[in-house]
Amino acid sequence: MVREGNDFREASWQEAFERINAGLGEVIEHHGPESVAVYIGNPSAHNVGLGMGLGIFAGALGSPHIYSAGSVDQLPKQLASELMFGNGMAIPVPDITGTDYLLMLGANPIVSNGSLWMVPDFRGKLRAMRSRGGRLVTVDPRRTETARLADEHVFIKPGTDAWLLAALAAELHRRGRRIPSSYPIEHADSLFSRLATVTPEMAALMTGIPGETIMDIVGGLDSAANPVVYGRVGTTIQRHGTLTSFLVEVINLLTGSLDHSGGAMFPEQPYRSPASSSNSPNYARYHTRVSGYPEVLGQFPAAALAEEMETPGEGQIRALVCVAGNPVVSNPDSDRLANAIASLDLVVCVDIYHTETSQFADVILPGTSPFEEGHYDHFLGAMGYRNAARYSSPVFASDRADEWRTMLQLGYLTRYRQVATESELDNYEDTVIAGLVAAHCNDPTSPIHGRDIQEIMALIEPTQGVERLLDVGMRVGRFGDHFSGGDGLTLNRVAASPDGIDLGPLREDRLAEVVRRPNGRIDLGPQAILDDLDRLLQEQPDSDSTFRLVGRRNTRSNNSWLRNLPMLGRGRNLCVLEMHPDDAGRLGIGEGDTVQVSTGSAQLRIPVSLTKDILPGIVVMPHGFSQTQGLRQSRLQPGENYNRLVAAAEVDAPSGTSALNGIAVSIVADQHPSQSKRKR
Ligand SMILES: Nc1nc2c(c(=O)[nH]1)N[C@H]1C(S)=C(S)[C@@H](COP(=O)(O)OP(=O)(O)OC[C@H]3O[C@@H](n4cnc5c(=O)[nH]c(N)nc54)[C@H](O)[C@@H]3O)O[C@H]1N2
Ligand SMILES: Nc1nc2c(c(=O)[nH]1)N[C@H]1C(S)=C(S)[C@@H](COP(=O)(O)OP(=O)(O)OC[C@H]3O[C@@H](n4cnc5c(=O)[nH]c(N)nc54)[C@H](O)[C@@H]3O)O[C@H]1N2
Ligand SMILES: [Mo]
Repeated sequence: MVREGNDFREASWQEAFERINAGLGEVIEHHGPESVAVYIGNPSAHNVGLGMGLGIFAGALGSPHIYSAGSVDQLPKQLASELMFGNGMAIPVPDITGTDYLLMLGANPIVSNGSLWMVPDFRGKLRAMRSRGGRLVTVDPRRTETARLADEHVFIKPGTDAWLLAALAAELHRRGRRIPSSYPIEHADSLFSRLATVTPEMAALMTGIPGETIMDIVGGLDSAANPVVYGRVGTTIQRHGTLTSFLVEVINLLTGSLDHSGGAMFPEQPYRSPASSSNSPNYARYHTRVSGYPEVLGQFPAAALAEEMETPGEGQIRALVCVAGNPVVSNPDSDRLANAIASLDLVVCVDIYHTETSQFADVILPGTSPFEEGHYDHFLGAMGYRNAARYSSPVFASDRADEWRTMLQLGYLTRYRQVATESELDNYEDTVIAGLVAAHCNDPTSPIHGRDIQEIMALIEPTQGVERLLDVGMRVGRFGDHFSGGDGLTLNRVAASPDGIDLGPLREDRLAEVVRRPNGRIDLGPQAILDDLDRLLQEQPDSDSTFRLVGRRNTRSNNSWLRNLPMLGRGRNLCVLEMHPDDAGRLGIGEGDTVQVSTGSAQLRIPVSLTKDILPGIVVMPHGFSQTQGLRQSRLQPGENYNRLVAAAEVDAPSGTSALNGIAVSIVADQHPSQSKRKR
């Protein structure tokens, strides 16, 4: 679709790419590639063609303005791993098959199906764990669907997990627990001398968790044979996301659980990428222009997006390529971001629907349907509860280019300033594959180190598409055939098992491979972490006069884009504000009444649902809804956009990740519904 005035019309691929080429060319010529931003949305983690192709496009562009949904999600977890292990992809997952004490903070796998943790049928695995005598303790401001199945649920004030974890670590230390000497650690002293100042009483005051409960958790961690701590999105999109993620692993180290069966283990992705040539940490090597946010793993945070578009000067963003993302709904300060995007010279969206973001596009490129492309878990495959490889072939052949091909074209036209013909694109793909093969052949740790590039190229089995990359990556991986015959994995072998190939339980003692810091040690005293710990220790308890807003997910929607599908969107209204009956009573609010939720800069109106599954003072609302009509989509589930309420400056300091949870709001009963309706 290409824009014509205020409307869109269908266009040929050729016309659409020509228009992108002209628009990008103009911006790059006058303002340089650094004036083009790329936003990478969440589904690119679930679409191998996009995921791999985006790297090629971004590489060709060479702009520092790379943004992704990571900075409204898991980036703090990755930064903690980057700082501790020198490896931002080293994400330990709980070994649910062996643990006897799982402390889970800010996650709701019964609804989300696990996050940074591939754990199909979590419910069944939890049942098995509990029947072995294992215990689940959940920590969350809301008694979640997962909490209802737990042995114990602990309510916590939003954004205070770092206090709880600091107290747990300090108390374990006081009991004489030390990080076992088998772990290669350094800088433990600076960390533990700070933690020593934290008492359970202080943590109780800050978290709202009774001191005895904190001591019970200490006892649980201390006495279990295989305890493990797991923290997810509730612990990352909050004001101490990186510190919290770091402290989770500090406790896993203190209990000796990290990298051991039954503890927090590092899965093995059968797909292997070439070793990166950059020195760790991939952090703060450059900064944003306006607020000076540090780069994290080659990205800037979404919090910087609007201001980098609005603020004139060299390096101002003038064009946006948004791939499988909907930042106008999923990123903070949405109204401001929408205005900023609307003012750009060029907006290109690659999406399977019309969205709140693509309403501002000049060109919308469609993706293929999930049934028309092959699937491999290139990202989450590194986080499975067991090691496994699975490839699903396309169910239907498509008459359209898949998204890998679309990304290649964007990469090509960015690099060569012209739209590639089909045969030029084939050649470009060859060049890309050869580049990857060369990287493996030059990597001293790769099983094909020193082999001939052309020889390897000729051995790759699929002849076209992102599947060629998959074949290379799987074959040079630990389970692969190493291009040496034998019965190791190849893409064809994996594809021949439609249910996937089980590669066995997670392996322990992997730290030597996982830790990539030059001295091979785990850093327990990164400066960014110690600074944030100092910031934490200055904090005072919240006043009780404001409400704290946190988010939730529903099984019938996925972020901003599935709520309107007919089979999911029917039924009760999902976009409601959950509130404790005591708060509602005090404010004269009843079930189903509409309230106004306000921050300093924004307000919205939303119906209330009363529940005792949260503490007084906390209100809960899902994200992903909006009042803007997504073009050509029915509106089965309208609602208000949570992120209109979040100021962009509310971030986790080390990573710049948005603190979307735990924001202060005030709430009043809606006195003049008809009037405020008109105002809107
Ligand atoms: N307040 C609040 N905000 C949040 C969160 C929260 O908990 N609370 N969660 C955050 C999290 S964890 C995330 S991951 C982000 C998500 O942030 P985004 O990734 O920006 O948003 P999504 O809503 O996931 O939008 C994904 C888009 O990709 C499109 N899409 C789906 N599949 C494909 C495909 O195969 N190809 C293409 N080209 N497009 C596709 C969809 O139509 C949709 O428009 O939101 C964050 N925002
Ligand atoms: N059905 C469905 N499944 C999904 C998604 C979806 O939108 N719908 N989204 C997918 C995506 S992109 C992701 S990232 C994953 C996320 O998967 P999970 O991490 O399991 O995410 P949530 O279900 O949002 O659970 C987060 C919990 O954190 C709590 N919380 C909020 N603030 C705090 C806090 O300060 N401290 C603590 N301890 N808890 C807090 C919330 O109350 C909530 O219960 O889910 C994925 N799966
Ligand atoms: Mo996410």
